[in-house]
Amino acid sequence: MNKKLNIAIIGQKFMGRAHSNGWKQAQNFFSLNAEPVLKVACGRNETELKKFADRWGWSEISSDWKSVIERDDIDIVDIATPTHLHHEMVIHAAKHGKHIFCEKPFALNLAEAESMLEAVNSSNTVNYLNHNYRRCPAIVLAKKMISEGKLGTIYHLRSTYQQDWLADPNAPMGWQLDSKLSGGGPHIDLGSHCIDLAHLLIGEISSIGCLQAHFVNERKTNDNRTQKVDVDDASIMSVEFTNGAVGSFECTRYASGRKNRNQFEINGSEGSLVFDLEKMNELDYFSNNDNSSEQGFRKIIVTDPSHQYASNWWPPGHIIGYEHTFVHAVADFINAVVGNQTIHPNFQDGVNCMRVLDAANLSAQSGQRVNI
Ligand code: SOE
Repeated sequence: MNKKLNIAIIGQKFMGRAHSNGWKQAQNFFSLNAEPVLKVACGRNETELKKFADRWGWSEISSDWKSVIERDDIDIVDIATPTHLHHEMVIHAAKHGKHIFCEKPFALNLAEAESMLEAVNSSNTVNYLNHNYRRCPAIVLAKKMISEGKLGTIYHLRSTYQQDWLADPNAPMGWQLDSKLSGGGPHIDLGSHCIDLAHLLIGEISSIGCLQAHFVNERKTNDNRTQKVDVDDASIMSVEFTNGAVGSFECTRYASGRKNRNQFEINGSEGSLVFDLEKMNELDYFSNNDNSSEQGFRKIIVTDPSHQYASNWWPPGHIIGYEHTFVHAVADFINAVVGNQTIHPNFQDGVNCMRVLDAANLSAQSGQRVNI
């Protein structure tokens, strides 16, 4: 592997760490057509940034992401920042002909998303939007089974994404609770994952109804001020799909006891599938075609060499975790860049997702269903 691709990452918190782990691990487990080089880490807090760069092996640090993006020796820009920075960074990276690996949520709103898509469409580069759950082996298997007709005609998608890190009213204020920085609460933070998976597994959405709740209206900041929370605390959506299926989505960060439970059930004419991120190596399958006396949900352990990504890791039953989905994303992205190929989800998928989420916000404000 003689080709190298130099990466500049912007952001060194949770997603900066998850992405850095992906950039470092991918070549150890996947056949890459180029070597990812951890070149520059960009951020604001120089002390924290130096520690981050030293820990993860980034060669340089910079507090000036714009000039880093403009460097001729940078091939890939990895945007791992809070959502409000994505638009400006994507436009600048596209303008300078860089391949872009962007963390979800794509943008603050549909208008930003569409201008970001337009920017990359006029540059001959690869763009990827990191809805990482698409790269859980169990989700890949679910998509394969649905595409092969194992569930028949799809009737229902029932999706919940529950966390509980804000259930305590005394939990501090953060950027995720300020709509100018986050674009919304769990509606966009978690709902974007749910809608992306719905688009992947079921198809396009034709109408939506949404109810959003606000539980805690102000919180203490780290410097002991009180700041208004201006995002949803829970979002409940009901949708019609263009193929006739119906769906429900519940997104909250107040579900005490649920730490990161992205779960869904799909019901079709031939059977059902259940996925639960807290059991991410499993897929529960019920087939109407099983012998009636033996029917029941059976648990598929998605670690067999026949399951995508599984054979790159360990023997059957040696399960993988959350961080592996980022390694899968990096491996697929690197090879897409070398082959100048489209990788999904891309920025068009991001626009499609934001279109649904923005329509849902309109519904929540009007109390009416909205056609998409
Ligand atoms: C917080 O809700 C969060 O970090 C999300 O932003 C991520 O997308 C999700 O994967 C885990 O939880």
